[in-house]
Amino acid sequence: LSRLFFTYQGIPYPITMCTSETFQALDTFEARSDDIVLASYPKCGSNWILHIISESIFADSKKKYEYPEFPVLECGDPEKYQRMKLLPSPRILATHLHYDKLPGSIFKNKAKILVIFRNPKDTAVSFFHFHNDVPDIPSYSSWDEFFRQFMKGQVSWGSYFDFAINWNKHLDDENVKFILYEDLKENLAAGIKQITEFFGFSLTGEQIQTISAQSTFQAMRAKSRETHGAVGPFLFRKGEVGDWKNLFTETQNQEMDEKFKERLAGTSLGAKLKY
Ligand code: PPS
Repeated sequence: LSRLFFTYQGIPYPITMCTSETFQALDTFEARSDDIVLASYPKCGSNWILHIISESIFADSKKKYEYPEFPVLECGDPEKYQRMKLLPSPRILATHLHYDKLPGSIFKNKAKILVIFRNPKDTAVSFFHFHNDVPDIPSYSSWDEFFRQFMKGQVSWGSYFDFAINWNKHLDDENVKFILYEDLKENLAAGIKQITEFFGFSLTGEQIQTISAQSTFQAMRAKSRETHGAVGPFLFRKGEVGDWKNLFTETQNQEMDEKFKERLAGTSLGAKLKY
């Protein structure tokens, strides 16, 4: 499995998507105060929120948001940050980085950060399917094998729990807003309202309803080949809460609950996450 990753500052990243040269270049990245930062561990719904925000930009300003070549900030070639200087505001910076690995200019320039969390069980299941469904990325021999690596944090972008603990301390910071995948699933329009208010878009109730209808799982999956190419149907796979019940054994369930208790119980994030 070590062939899948390289480690940068203690965290494994997929060799197919990240390089140390890009990480070094990232240190000099210049954030703008109106950048929109979307921080999430992989598979917590970043493409969903990205879509919601790009539609909100359009509704607010009638400007069509042009997706950059690689929306994940830390992925791509090291020269991408030079090219990003030419992008119009607002730029959307999606990232799976821990809080303390983000470039300092994000904090210095007070860019707003939306942090998206999803319960760790569904996140793990989604991550496993992604590896094993997408032809171009390495697959795992079995769910059990993936689960073992996930629990050790030996997967792309490292441990879910380290990511959560690292962000937990900053969820109440001034420019940070926290949102849950499960809450968005339960009431999409209410979630969109919160997100757009946080980023300062002024949308009517009708506009929110329109974006909501375009952002359901079914609507996004139906268009996924158009929007995301061949990977689309794998990225918009099932979009449900509780799919973990189809893969977790009882022992794995207990192990995850134990880990949750050990690492996150007693934290404010632990109290908010929904199984
Ligand atoms: S990635 O590869 O890390 O960028 O993946 P990410 O976009 O963060 O997460 C993918 C999961 O989000 C689900 N998704 C949605 N769920 C509900 N509604 C909508 N509109 C939606 N869009 C994406 C997607 O289906 C992945 O979860 P799973 O459980 O695999 O279906």
